[in-house]
Amino acid sequence: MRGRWISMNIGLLIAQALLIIWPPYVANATPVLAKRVFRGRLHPIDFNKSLKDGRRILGDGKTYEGFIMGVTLGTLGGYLVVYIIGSLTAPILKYPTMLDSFIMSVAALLGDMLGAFIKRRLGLRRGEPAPLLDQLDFLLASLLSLYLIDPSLLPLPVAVTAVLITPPIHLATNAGAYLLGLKNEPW
Ligand code: CTP
Ligand code: MG
Ligand code: K
Repeated sequence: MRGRWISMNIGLLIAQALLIIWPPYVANATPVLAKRVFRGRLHPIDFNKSLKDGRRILGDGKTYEGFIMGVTLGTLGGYLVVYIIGSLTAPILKYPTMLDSFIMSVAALLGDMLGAFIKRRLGLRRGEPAPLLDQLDFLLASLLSLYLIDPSLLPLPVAVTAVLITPPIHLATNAGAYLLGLKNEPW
C-alpha cells in the first residue's frame, strides 16, 4: 500500500492531492462572496470585541456569513466536483465523501480563524499579508481533520504535495479575486 503511493508519479500525486483538498479550497475561497451576497449586513464572529492588547480578537475579516457561505459551498460545490472527477478516475484516485468534505470545510474556516487570531496578536491589521500563514492556516487545519477521520485518504506523500502546491495556487486565486474586484488586496 505504502509502496504504491510512493511510486505514484508526480502528476498522479498532484491530481490526488487536488482531489482531496478541493473542498477546503472552495470553503476558503468563497467567504469573500458574502460581502456581495449580504451587502454589508455582515456580523463579525468576534462580536467586535478586542483583547487586552487593544486589538480585535479576529477582526472584521471573519464573519458568520462568510463562515456559513464557505462551509456550504465547500461541502456541496466542493464535493460535487470531487465526486464527478473522483468517480471518473476511480480506482486510481481516491476521493473524500460528502461528510469528509463538510468536516474539511469547517476545519478550513476554523484554521483561517486561528490564522487571523495569530495575525491580530502580531499586530497585523485585517487584510495585511502574513506570508505562508495566510496560505497554509486553512490547509493544515483541514488536512489534520481529514487525517483524524480517514487517514487512508492522506498518505504522507499526498499531504506533502498538498502543502507544496497550495501557496502558489492560493496566491493565483487571490490575485484573480482581486482582479474581479472581490478582494481589496491581491494576496
Ligand atoms: N471572510 C468572511 N468570513 C470568514 C472568512 C472570510 O466574511 N470567516 C471574507 C471577509 O470579507 C474577508 C475575505 O473573506 O475579508 C477574505 O478572507 P481572508 O483573506 O481570509 O481575510 P482578510 O480580509 O485577509 O483578513 P485577515 O487579515 O483577518 O486574514
Ligand atoms: Mg487575506
Ligand atoms: K486567510
